[in-house]
Amino acid sequence: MPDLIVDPESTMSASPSRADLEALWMPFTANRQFKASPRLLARAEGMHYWTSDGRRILDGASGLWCVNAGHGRREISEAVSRQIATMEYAPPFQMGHPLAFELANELVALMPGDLDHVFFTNSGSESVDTALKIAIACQRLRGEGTRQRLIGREKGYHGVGFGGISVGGMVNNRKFFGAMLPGVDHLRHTLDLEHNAFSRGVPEWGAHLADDLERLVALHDASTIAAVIVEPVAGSAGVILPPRDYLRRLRAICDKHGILLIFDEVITGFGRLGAPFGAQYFDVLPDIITTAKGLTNGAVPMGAVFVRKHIYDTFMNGPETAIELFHGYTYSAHPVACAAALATQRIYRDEGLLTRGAALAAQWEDAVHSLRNAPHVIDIRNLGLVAGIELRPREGAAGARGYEMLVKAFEQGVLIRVTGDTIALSPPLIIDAAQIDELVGTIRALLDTLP
Ligand code: PXG
Repeated sequence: MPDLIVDPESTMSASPSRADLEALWMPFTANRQFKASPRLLARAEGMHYWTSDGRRILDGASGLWCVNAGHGRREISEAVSRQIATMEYAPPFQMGHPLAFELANELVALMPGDLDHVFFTNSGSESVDTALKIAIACQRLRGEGTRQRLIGREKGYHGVGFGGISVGGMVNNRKFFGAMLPGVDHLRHTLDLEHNAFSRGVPEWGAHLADDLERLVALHDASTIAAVIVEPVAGSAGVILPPRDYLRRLRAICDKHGILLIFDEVITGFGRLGAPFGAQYFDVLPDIITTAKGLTNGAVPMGAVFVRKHIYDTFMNGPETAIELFHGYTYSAHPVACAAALATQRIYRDEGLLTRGAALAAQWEDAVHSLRNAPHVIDIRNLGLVAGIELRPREGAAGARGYEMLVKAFEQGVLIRVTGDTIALSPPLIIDAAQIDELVGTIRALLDTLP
């Protein structure tokens, strides 16, 4: 087998020992379990990864929900290397560079409504922090300084900053980290197997769950609430869909009470649902949209926060010489990230990828719902090119089935994402019909043998 480590300076073996792996503290990983039995990726192209020992792996997860245009895109790597050679870095405070403005113009043109300004970050977590800070500051600048409370949702995932875990609703991401932000509350989540199991697309039952916001308004008073943040489709917690008209109802309640609505589209952005953004798919206009991941096809870390005109204008009222927002990152609009994002957007546009999910959605839905009668399956949820397949937890060992599926699928040459006992599928938007069948067929075969 050829040695797939391509850096000629690398000292890492293609089959590293346990000691070789010790120094790295891996994120969201069972470190000791992984290091005893590592899964190392070394190369990627199109719909596939190759492991460090040369096995080909079909990517059913777009890496981690981000490689929407597929792997190894030359246009991106060439744009990145040109930009590094030309100017590797430019300070973003009180200075600028042309690519940042070009990218901003291109991105806001993709956005619905008057989401016509964009602030650059380096990750989804930073995008969320940025959005929450903008929301609170905006309320203050409007003379509504008592509106400091933030509302998230149970099972929500908004990254791992203190802001994001505070409004987030995944218990393991919160319970270790103390009191977090004060003044946060949560809507109830929308997962309901009793009413909605095996719905195809958005469930019909449950729009009224949005009225939970009225309960929180009654409890806290609208005058204390700055913003509500939700994922249009919750990804991390296992692909949880909004019931039909739920998001529209949430929008209406926010409007009624002067609450800003933030859509966290780190996963749903850039074509995952078959429309450029979830806001378009659901035809609901939030005040702020957070993104990252697919923005650069995962090639270079970057995030972006889009705000509506009324928000930007609120900040542009003081003296012209005053900094309007005391917020930003050393790497906001990093030139290399901008180059990657521009090349990525060109691919999305030229190949129609931001709407390709719509063309594949029916086949995708049929394929994943063919697992309905497979062993252990208690729910299947799908939309665009995303699906969640929920397995019954093994007695006394929640998460064991899910983890075994991840390991076995990888052994069988398929990369899936697992959260607890729910399999999440979100392949690159370039997937073809045969690859959909291969992905789902492999899962079917594994479920048939899984204890
Ligand atoms: N918001 C949402 C909706 C996300 O899905 C983030 C924010 C944070 O992005 P960064 O770039 O800071 O990681 C995410 C990230 C999973 C999984 O289990 C999902 C994410 C990250 C890690 C794991 O599916 N999404």
